[in-house]
Amino acid sequence: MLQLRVFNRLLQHFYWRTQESTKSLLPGFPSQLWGGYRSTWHRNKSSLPDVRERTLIAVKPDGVQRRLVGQIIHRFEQRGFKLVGLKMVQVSEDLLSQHYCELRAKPFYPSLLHYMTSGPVVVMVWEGPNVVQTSRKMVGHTNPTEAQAGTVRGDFSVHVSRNVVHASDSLEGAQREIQLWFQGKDLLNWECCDQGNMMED
Ligand code: IDP
Ligand code: MG
Repeated sequence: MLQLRVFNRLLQHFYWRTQESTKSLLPGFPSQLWGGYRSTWHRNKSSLPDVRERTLIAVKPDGVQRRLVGQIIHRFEQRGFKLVGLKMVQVSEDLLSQHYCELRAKPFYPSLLHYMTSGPVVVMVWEGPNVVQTSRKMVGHTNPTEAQAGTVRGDFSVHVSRNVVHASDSLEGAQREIQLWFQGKDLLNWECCDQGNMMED
């Protein structure tokens, strides 16, 4: 049993190091492929939760102006996710046009750019099992009028044009967005001292 655990840890470590080092060698490598590799590994090699899953969360300019940064970080900490990257940025239109590339044809796109460049954004990377999907649930529906109470948008916003927070919507999207907003060296691999209380080691 102990040997199996050690083997699993080694596999996780090897997988992570390979992914990080290959990423830095191939910065333009299509992010979808990272998602496929991860899922295959997760399905076949281990029944342990994939603690290395990461997502991008951003407190948008209205959330920063309204001093909601602390409360939003608190929710992710309280849930048990691990913060591995954090910065405050005045985002450029160029980066935003890549971030929201799927929305360029939408009528609200110009006002979305205006909103997102109206002030600083606090952008973060959170890590943990199923963090992408769970974060979307925690953040709530895009339109706050349909967001459940208890979600960030359901508790802090009333209109889709000022919905306080961004969360990646898929594993592939998260990997693409993390590569867009962060350099690999700005994301830290660190061990939570209470990890054993959050999940099986
Ligand atoms: P998401 O943020 O929940 O993933 P998306 O459909 O990806 O939702 O839209 C990105 C962002 O564009 C939303 O969070 C919101 O800020 C803005 N947005 C989406 N739909 C509308 C709209 O109908 N009017 C104004 N802004 C919108
Ligand atoms: Mg989206």
